[in-house]
Amino acid sequence: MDVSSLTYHRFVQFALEEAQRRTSLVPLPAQDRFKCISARDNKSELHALSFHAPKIRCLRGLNIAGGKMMQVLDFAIFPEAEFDLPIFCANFFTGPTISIVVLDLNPLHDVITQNDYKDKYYKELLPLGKRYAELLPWGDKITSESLKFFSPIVIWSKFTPSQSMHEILYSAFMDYFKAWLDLMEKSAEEKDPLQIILNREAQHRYLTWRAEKHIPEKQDPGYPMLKKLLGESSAKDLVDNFLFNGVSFLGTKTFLDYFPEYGRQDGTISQKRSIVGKSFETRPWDEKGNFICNGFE
Ligand code: BLA
Repeated sequence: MDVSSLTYHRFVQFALEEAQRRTSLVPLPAQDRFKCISARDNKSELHALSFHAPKIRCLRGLNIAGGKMMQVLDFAIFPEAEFDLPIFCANFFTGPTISIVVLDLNPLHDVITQNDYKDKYYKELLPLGKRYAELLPWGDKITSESLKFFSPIVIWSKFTPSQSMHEILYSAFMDYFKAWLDLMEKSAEEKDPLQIILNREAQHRYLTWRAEKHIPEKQDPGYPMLKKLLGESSAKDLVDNFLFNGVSFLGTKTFLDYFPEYGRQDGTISQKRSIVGKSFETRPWDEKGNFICNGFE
């Protein structure tokens, strides 16, 4: 299918208007150099934007309008460390034959074992998750490592692109975005210095995972495409300083400190995309948001 009509401009437009209505966004000047990035293929346009706001360390979006062949949206909100709010995550790839979708309020802390954290943010959102999980079916097997970063209301989906699925995705995006803003409005500032440190470290671990997954050796599907569009050094700059801004200053731990299972005997990082492998053919949460897969360490 020609995907040039399935753009993500509306999604970004909605998010900015809604966020502006409910808080006050201030552009992040350090990010200005990413605003206008020209692609090497002379066909794709990259649009990048980033802001901060009270409670929000960084709200950023990258939209790649690649004409007939590709449309991409990577939109995220990273809270200040004083808040244990989830990380808003919309990561959509549309090609001529497939759309690959992750839409979630990625939990900052573990929701498989920490029931109080899970209930605090997700209990009331389970019906929302259920509604869209029915419309956007589970995207088949996934690497277990990624799954640990997802919440009980994650939308992980793969489907044949179409206008009607695009509309459903737009509606899901709007509802999840509004749900995140609701949580933000209610959240209270953490005063306990230790908890703030834990929040910051959890966010740094998340950024480390996602940034590292974009380096070439890991063969993350996004990175080769960015490299082709921008060249190697601009792609790396975009990943480290724009998409996963904070990875170089929110903490000092390395990928192997957080994910030692990726270590090889010579001290380098294993090139495998997943150590555990892919599994979870079906949605591994029950209706109450409990994780229901046996043998998951
Ligand atoms: C595929 N992107 C994927 C997959 C996931 C994600 C889970 C499925 C393959 C896999 O299991 O690794 C996204 N993974 C995430 C997210 C988290 C995570 C959001 O762990 C959060 C914790 N993707 C991009 C960009 C492009 C892109 C910028 O971010 C393109 C320019 C493309 N992603 C892309 C493509 C695929 C993909 C082409 C499918 C390729 C494949 O499965 O081999």
